[in-house]
Amino acid sequence: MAIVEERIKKNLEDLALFTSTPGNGTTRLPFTPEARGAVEYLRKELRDAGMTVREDAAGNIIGRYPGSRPDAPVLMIASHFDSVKNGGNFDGIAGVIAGIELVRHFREEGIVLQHPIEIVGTNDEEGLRFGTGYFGTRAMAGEIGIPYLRSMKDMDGISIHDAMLAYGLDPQGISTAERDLAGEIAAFIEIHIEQGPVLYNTGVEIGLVEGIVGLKRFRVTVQGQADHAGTTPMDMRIDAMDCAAKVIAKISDWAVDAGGNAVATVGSLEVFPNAINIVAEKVIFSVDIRSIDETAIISICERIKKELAVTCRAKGASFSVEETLNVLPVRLDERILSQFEKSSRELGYSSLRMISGAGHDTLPMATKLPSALLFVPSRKGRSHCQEEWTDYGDLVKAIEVLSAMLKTNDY
Ligand code: HGY
Ligand code: MN
Ligand code: MN
Ligand code: MN
Repeated sequence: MAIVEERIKKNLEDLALFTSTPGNGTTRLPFTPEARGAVEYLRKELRDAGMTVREDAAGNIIGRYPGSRPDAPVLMIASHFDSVKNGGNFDGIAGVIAGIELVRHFREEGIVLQHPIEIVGTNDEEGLRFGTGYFGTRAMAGEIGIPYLRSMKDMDGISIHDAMLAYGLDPQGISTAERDLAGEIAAFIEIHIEQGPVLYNTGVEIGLVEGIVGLKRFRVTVQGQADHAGTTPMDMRIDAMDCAAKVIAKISDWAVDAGGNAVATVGSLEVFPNAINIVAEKVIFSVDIRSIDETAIISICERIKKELAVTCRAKGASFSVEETLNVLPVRLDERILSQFEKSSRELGYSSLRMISGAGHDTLPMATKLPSALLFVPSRKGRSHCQEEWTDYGDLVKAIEVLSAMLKTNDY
């Protein structure tokens, strides 16, 4: 039974309906009704594909397809079901559907590996709602504790802890018991859209990711003083926006100076009280810094903190910097990568080794397990926007490569 492009198309079109911004891209934030709708849809698809299904304490949805050695560590094939705001219909979720399609194919062909397979839809990989990231996979690794759940809050002041309760999950179920993931999971494999232009521009069909950039995220708060915009002389203001803007304006140049193909992004900005005729009392902005070279990340961080200190002192403002995510750069598993390379070649598909500028669930898992990440082309390299598109046929190719690689090696 071939891998069925039509089923993949239908699944992804159905899942695109679970959005809080219909007609304006996919917005499926964690612990929301849209996430719940997508999870229940995936639960049904996983079950119909012949898997036993469970939702873990962190809200990951997990289907299990048995192997001939039931006690063998699992092969985990995963990606995320949450999305960014007004994003596309492929980021993350396409990898979950690809995993389900692989198991449908194995079941219809009567293929049983030694290792059980777990197809996982992970929760809150993007970190958009709470400014974090890789929540589901980091929870699997025992890295998420109750204090973290209570301290990380969204823009409405709702903590992850309370969002979980409202969503029907018990935060107490999250265990920080350091799990021996390497004993439980034989390998972590993710199929994901490239979200960049390399495959599309070169016409290459399969991206073999050798490494993923490291990533640091901050929430910066600048505290000034609200005053009348008209009557307060310029030398008597403590203008939080003026201080923040002076620092933000320099960050992109510091990223270019840092080398290591570093990137730095200020993607969100909140102003209080956010009024045209009031000097800004407080500004909160996000910083997302990435590079395959950790020293480049550190150098940009240091320059931001130093500039904040100098600028705020000169204006009488104060500031705080809260680190909300810190993941080191990773190299992926060469053995698995070359197995993918060989299967791609045997299937007649072109492949290219590359570095991922986007983090993925593979990023935290690769620090603990043999992990691999396969890319499929993104049209014009666009992603995290409604224009995000991947041809369903390209997903079929990646699933065929994964299927061939698992069948021809002793998994
Ligand atoms: O932001 C990222 O790198 C990814 O989309 N989570
Ligand atoms: Mn994303
Ligand atoms: Mn993604
Ligand atoms: Mn990602």
